Amino acid sequence: GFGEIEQGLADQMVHDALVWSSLHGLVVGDRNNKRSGKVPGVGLVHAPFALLPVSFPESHFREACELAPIFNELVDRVSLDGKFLQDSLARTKKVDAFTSRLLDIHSKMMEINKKDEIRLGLHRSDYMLDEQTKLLLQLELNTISSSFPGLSCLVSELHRSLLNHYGETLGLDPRRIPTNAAVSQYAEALAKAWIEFNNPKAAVLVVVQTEELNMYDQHWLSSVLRERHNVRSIRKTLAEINAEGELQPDGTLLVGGVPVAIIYFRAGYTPNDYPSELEWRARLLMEESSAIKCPSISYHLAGTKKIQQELAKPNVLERFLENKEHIAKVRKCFAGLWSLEDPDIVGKAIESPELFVMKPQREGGGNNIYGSDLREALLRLQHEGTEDNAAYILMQRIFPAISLTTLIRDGICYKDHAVSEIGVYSAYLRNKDNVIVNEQCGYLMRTKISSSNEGGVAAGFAVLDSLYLT
Ligand code: GSH
Repeated sequence: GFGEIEQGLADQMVHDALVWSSLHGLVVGDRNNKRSGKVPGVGLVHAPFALLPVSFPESHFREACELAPIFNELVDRVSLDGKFLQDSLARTKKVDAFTSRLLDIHSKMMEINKKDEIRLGLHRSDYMLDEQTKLLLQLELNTISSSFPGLSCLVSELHRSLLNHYGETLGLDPRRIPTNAAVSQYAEALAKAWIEFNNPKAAVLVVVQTEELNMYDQHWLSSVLRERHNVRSIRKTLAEINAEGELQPDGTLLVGGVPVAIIYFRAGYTPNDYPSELEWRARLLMEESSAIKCPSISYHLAGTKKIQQELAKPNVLERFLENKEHIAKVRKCFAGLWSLEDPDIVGKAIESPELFVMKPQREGGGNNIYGSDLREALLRLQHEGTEDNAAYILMQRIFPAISLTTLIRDGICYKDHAVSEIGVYSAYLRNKDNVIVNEQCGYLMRTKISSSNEGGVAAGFAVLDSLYLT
């Protein structure tokens, strides 16, 4: 942290930050307003944010950025190995109904030998900097619904604006906040994919949740896509896609009569998004279509925790990447990852649960198991001796530096000890053998109270932040 700020100054900065957020669209839907999800412009509130950026070593920031194109390539290669995905997830399939449904769609596509020539990945790889070892360690790789490409850019701008006014007093230089162009780079990748699809009438289909609070982040992306690239988006829930979607004989997906070039998922990553068979029908329909899926079912599966853990096993990365330097860089950022089939590690975790995190195959935050709950869960699984343990993986717990931070949510200020995690966005676009885009696309810094185990801004545990290079 940057130490104590005098109270009068802090109050003034908070006031300015709240005004700035309202004027610049750093907003989310207000969970306390019933109409906020229904009508745009009604029931909005500033997104939760940290008052000042987190200091972060420049070398580690560069390291995280350099990993982005390598992970893009890795996801693409893994996604091409359908047998690896199916085999690695075979035990998980038996005990996890959600993963099982995804795998069913994936095998159907394998059976018909479905080839997606145009492949678009918009990923975000999340890391924490372990304080003791000074290692940048990957927490997870999001290949579906990576949130906040829009709002993260605004937080960097907000912090730059605050430092332009208060930096001298605080001894902080606004130029040390790196440029964050996530939204323009994501829009550009979508626009380039749209050009490859080559149907001027087609739109981008944004798949959204029925009760979505993060819609302004999504609107930012659609709006940049429209204004800068003249590409139109339509927003539909899985239920609406089921009702309005139809496949033409040539594979074109029409939704409400509009041809779809790209399906951009901002829903569909959690079982809650599939309350009935209709939503699963929609997912299958989309996968069967010729539209570019972001992500395809195989990209989605390549981002699961189980695959992350499989890739961390000795000699597995080598099956997918040739470049030795790339392999070494990726391996260096892997934390300890284990399957629950390993009795030694399960024993260690029962003994010292504080050194581990237990993760189910779930996205979206709020699902991990820690501490005494972790010990109890492992003992229960051991006792039952069923295959249920295949629903989880174990990961080494990472201990980042803790600093005193001012967090603002719903206009209320909290001062607390907090930890941060950095996410690096990346875009990948390939048409047959031609890699058109493979790049890092800006960052997402998130900060949460250190005593809280859970993360995730959308899930209500963390706040948006930016970084200050040191
Ligand atoms: N539906 C929401 C959206 O589209 O923004 C939430 C999606 C979501 O939770 N995405 C996860 C994420 O990036 C990855 S699957 N979460 C970041 C956070 O909430 O802090």
